[in-house]
Amino acid sequence: AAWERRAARALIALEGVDRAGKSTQGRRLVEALRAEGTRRPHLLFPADRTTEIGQLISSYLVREKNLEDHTIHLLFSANRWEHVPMMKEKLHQGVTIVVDRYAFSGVAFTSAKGNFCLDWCKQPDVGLPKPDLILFLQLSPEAAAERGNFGRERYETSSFQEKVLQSFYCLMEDKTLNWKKVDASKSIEDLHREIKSLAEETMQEVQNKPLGELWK
Ligand code: ADP
Ligand code: 2DT
Ligand code: MG
Repeated sequence: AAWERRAARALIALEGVDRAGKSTQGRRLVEALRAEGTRRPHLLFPADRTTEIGQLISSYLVREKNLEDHTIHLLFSANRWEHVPMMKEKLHQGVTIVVDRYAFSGVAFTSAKGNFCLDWCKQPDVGLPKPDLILFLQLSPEAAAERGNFGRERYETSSFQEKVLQSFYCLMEDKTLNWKKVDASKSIEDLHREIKSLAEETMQEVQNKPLGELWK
C-alpha cells in the first residue's frame, strides 16, 4: 500500500562499551520520537532477559551459571533471531525500531575473549535485519567505570572493556555499514539532541528503501 511506502521507518542500533549511556539514550530517543508523532517507535533489548533463552543469558551474566564461550555466543545470537519475525513485521508497517545493542556487541564481546576469529563470531548473525544507522557511543573504559553500578556483572572490568573497545574499532572499519560515532562523555541532554537529529536524518533517508541483510 502507498502509505506503507511513505512511512518513515528505520532500524537504529545503539552500541558502545558498558555504561556509555546506550539504555538512557535509547529510552530518551524513543520518547522523543513518540512525542513528535512518529508511529509507535519501538525500543528493543536484544539482550532481552525475559525469553527462555534470555533467562539463560541473564543467569550467565550475573554469574549464577557458567556457559562455555561458544555456547553463550550462540545464545546471544539466538536471542536476536527470536525477535526477527516481530522486527520485520514492525519495520514493514513503518515502525522505527531502536535496538539497545545488536550483533556488534555479540562479536565485540566474544572476540575480546581471545581465541575467536572475527569471522566465526559474525557468522551466526549473518542475514539479520541490517541497521540503517549504528550509533557508537564513544567513552573511555576509565570514564565508564566511574559511572553507576559498574563491576557487578561478568565482563565489567576495565581490562576486558578495553579489549571490547578494540574489537568495536575493527568492526567500525566496515564501510558497508552506516556507523556514526558520538561523544558519550557529553551531558545526557546534549547527547540526546545529537542522537535525535542523526536518527531523524536516517529516517528521512531510508524512506522507500528496502531493508538490508547484515554482513551479506
Ligand atoms: P549503558 O546502557 O550503555 O550501559 P546506561 O544508560 O545504563 O549505560 O548508563 C549507565 C550509567 O551512567 C547510569 O547511571 C546513567 O544514569 C549514567 N549516564 C548515562 N549517560 C550519562 C551521561 N551522558 N553523563 C553522565 N552519566 C550518564
Ligand atoms: P547490558 O544489559 O548492559 O546490555 O549487558 N553481550 C551483549 C554479549 O556478550 N553479547 C551480545 O550479543 C550482547 C547483545 C554485553 C549485556 C551484557 O551482555 C554482553 C554486556
Ligand atoms: Mg544498558
